[in-house]
Amino acid sequence: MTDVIATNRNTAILGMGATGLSVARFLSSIGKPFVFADSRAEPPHLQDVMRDYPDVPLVLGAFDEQLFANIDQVIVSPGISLQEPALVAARAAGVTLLGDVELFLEHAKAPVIAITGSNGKSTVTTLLGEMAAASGLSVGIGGNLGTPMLDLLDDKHQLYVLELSSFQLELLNDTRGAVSTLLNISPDHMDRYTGLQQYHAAKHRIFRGAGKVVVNREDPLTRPLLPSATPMVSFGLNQPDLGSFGLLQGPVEGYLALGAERLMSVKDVAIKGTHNLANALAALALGYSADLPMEAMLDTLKTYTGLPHRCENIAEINGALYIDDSKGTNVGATLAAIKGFGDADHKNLILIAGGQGKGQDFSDLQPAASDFVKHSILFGEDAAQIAETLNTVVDTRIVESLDAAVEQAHQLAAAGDIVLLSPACASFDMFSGFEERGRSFQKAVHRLGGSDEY
Ligand code: UMA
Ligand code: ADP
Repeated sequence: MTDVIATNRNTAILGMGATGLSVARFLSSIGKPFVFADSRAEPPHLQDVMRDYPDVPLVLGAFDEQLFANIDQVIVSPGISLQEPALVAARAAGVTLLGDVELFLEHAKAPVIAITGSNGKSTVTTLLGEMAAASGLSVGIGGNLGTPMLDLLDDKHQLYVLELSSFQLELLNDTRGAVSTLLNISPDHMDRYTGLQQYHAAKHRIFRGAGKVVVNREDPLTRPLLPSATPMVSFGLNQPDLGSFGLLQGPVEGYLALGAERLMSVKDVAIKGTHNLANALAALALGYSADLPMEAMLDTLKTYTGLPHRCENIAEINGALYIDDSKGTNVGATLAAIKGFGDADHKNLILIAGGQGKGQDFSDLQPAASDFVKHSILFGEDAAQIAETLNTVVDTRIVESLDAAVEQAHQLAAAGDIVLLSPACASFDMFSGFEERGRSFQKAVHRLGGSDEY
């Protein structure tokens, strides 16, 4: 096992965001000197960095090869592409590139559950984290979810539950025996990858060195590519085989099940929506693989209602329901929301979508939009691109802002309709992130109801 940090090597941290700052704290805590670099002339945390690390050399502005002249290893923040020419050159010159995941895994003393997928990562990570806490374990929960994983390191923890993005996985070579899962695959981040295959390859690195794996048996792309003796548990919405998780249809109702054993009634699962049943089954399969007690996991499913901005009910106004799915940042998530809330008997959805399209192909939205959406209202940078595909199947309008979209939806909505914000896009053209976009939506909806409260 290489000890990347203890060896006497010159180290640079690339990116002064949440990850870079956590790496800096970590390296400082073990007395390892480093250089800090960011391609922005004035990165957002510059003042904090200058205050906390007055002696650390800072390199600001576009990366160039000179930056790495005396550097042996670079810890790269996930938002920085490995195709960045200076990084390509550094690698070719023998510089080692690392991510925070590798450092974390080297220093974590408790078992790790590692979760990736195109959608559902945050939901499954927090749900499983709650299951572990309900089992009486001290558990560190974070990663792409928000708290950088190096900030979670604590000897008191008995388990870590990590959400990992494809970006974080790109540099990972060995998960060191983690319980690993890839929940599902649909296109995302196509502005970073050359295509689905490269994105898929990044996601699959989560299986390298895994001790156990959990796969979605309804999505063959989530299976490890190489056959191996690693124990595997599957989940899916269909009937499960022995030792796998799925749904069993009883005479009157459905049940979450492990093989032929009914675990709990679907109606007792607090988190709603078909895709969330898949998430609940995935969390059970992961917890089972990590030896969490079944009773505590099932109790958690009765109380866990999900995270904000994921298909969150906001208000009912004049008989129309308003739903905030601001975290629907790709076509796969928006499709799940459209299918989840669409009424098979008549078109009942007014879809608000748009933002930064990240190079996606929006034509995958067409069939579901044609079945369930009666009006689509689009805003943001790539509204016209989405309109090109939607306006052939549904009444489509482009507006200037999210507020205008909510106003327009209100005018069009009839009793029984659902106004669904599920943008299928990133928010950064107009907002600081999906949270701010969701809060703006909620405020605009509450204004319709005569209240500015949130
Ligand atoms: N930077 C450069 N050059 C670049 C890009 C960025 O110097 O080309 C600098 C920026 O100026 C900034 C810093 O790097 O100072 C930001 O680094 P970063 O973009 O890697 O972001 P962090 O703040 O470190 O946050 C990252 C994740 N962000 C991304 O992967 C883009 C966070 O996920 C994660 O919560 C955090 O680490 C802790 O692990 C966010 C995200 O949007 C939520 N993730 C994507 C997603 O979920 O779709 C993958
Ligand atoms: P992630 O962390 O992968 O972005 P989240 O749990 O935050 O996942 O959910 C993001 C979006 O994906 C939300 O719009 C949510 O409704 C949708 N979603 C959640 N789970 C699934 C799933 N299993 N399949 C498809 N979409 C999902």
